[in-house]
Amino acid sequence: MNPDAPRHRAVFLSDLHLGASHCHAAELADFLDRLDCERLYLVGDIIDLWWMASRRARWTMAEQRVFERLHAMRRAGTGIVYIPGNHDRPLRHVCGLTLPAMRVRRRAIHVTADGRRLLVVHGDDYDGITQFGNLQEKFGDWLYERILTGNRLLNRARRRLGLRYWSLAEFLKQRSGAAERYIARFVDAGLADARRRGLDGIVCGHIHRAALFERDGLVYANDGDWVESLTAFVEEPDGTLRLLSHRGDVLAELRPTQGATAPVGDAMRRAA
Ligand SMILES: [Mn+2]
Repeated sequence: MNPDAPRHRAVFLSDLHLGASHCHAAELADFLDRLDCERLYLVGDIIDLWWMASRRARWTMAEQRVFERLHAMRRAGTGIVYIPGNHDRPLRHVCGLTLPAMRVRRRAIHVTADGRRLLVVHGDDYDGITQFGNLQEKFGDWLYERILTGNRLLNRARRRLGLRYWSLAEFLKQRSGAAERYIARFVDAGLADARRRGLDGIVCGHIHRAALFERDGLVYANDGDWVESLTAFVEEPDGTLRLLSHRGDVLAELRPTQGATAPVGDAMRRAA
């Protein structure tokens, strides 16, 4: 670990999808190596049990490094809270347990240094898909997986041509009106849930679209994922909220003084 790295008050990661072939485990392990925080929230879809149960399950040295680093962080005093998502749903049966390594929770409330109370939840509750059973969820996943495979092949070719990484999945999402409407509804549902509970905002993942902004006095933070966006959401010791790239660049920021925002990069623009 880099001794000069700042110690974050809290770090939120979700949608790692460890065990799935689309997880960027090596980049994640590198990110964790540089990470120092008081509290780490794992906000769902950490281990992809859907993939782990299949013959395509992948567990390499990179996945192993991720787990070893999490153990090392815990030994160094980081409190870890695990909130299972839909791809690691079976772990919801052990919610409330305090395992030696971490606490497992259905949802949590994180209180920031400046006193804001944020609901921490994976986000699949806002899908509104339960009325169709999980068929649609599985189909959406199958389709997404095909797109990610296309993404990988495309970027392998681009790398050979010396071109930089470009996300086909993100391109399709931005051009698909249905995807944008789904994301807008998801954000509305999350913020409404936080308001109903009398909280000051929400931290979630699930939709693989990182964002950080304030709307009607409520914080919306989506920590993104480690399949496409490779992002993390963090709280600094003074209560500043930041969306970070895996290299540590600040993509978006909310200052602790209410309402003042300083957008950096396109995560903020997309979220607007
Ligand atoms: Mn999910």
